[in-house]
Amino acid sequence: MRRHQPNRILPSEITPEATYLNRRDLLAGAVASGILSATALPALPVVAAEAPAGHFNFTRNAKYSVSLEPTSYKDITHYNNFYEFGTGKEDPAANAGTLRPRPWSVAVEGECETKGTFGFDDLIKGLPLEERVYRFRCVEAWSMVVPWLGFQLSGLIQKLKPTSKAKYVQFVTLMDPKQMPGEATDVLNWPYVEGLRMDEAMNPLTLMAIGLYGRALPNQDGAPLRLVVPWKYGFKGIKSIVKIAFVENQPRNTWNIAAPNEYGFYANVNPHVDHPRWSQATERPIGKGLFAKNQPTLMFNGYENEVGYLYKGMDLRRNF
Ligand SMILES: Nc1nc2c(c(=O)[nH]1)N[C@H]1C(S)=C(S)[C@@H](COP(=O)(O)O)O[C@H]1N2
Ligand SMILES: [Mo]
Repeated sequence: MRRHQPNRILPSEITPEATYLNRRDLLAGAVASGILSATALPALPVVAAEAPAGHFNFTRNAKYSVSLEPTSYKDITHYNNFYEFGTGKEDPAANAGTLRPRPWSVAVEGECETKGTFGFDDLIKGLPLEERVYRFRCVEAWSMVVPWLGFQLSGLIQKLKPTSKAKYVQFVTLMDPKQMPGEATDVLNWPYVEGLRMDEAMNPLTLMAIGLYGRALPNQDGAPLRLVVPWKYGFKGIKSIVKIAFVENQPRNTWNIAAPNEYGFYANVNPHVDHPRWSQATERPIGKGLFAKNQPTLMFNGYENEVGYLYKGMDLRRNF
């Protein structure tokens, strides 16, 4: 299998589309190819040779995928925000080698029946893995298109059986300055925390990602487990999660703690509500070159039909 010699495959050996589809079929086996025809898949760029190997069984979820060309693996893994490894966009790729994503465990706490600490494999056991190509929009007004590999958060929540008191889910990143040297600085309040309202967490679009481009998540993208909420700004997508807690009251989130007038709890992508220091009307697509035009920001990042109902009657200027 290729996974034994991941560095031996040169991108020039095969055509870009074939590279990704072949590997994907290798990994996904008959399941994926039986359900989806290759023509339903947009052409994907070459997976970088340094992509870590994985052996996941997954299917492409066409219903929840946008038909946009994904950003390159190189850009998705070298233009990051992960302040535990530095504040520069290229710092996480350079510095995240100190993170050890295996073995990994996740504590489940609070208002739920299934409490305890679970090993990564136990936690995700039985949850169907899917590939979903999602728009990704950072609050800094840049955007990407990412082929995530993961499972619907709702499936995990059902396994954990929250009680009727659970109104929100809180997520916490690993706290270990040895593995995450940025945590020895005070650029943010550590550990990084985030939260979702229960109905947001249960929405079928909300994903827990364990990979991208069919491979295990690279450390800089939040290995081994990170949240992906495609209609919200990227900062809701908390990385390297070690705790999930069901709570009654709205939990704090790291960027809101850092600058409450700039970052709220909801963080819904909204072209009509500007950040106090810059416009949110447009966004810069990453990887399209220096002369690429900014593109208009879409309400709820383009997922308005799917999630608009969650915020009916709410003042989105106040709840930003
Ligand atoms: N633990 C942790 N999670 C985090 C961050 C962080 O600094 N630490 N940055 C957030 C921000 S601001 C963004 S835009 C996304 C970036 O995800 P990416 O680097 O995979 O594109 O991760 C989010 N999750
Ligand atoms: Mo961000």
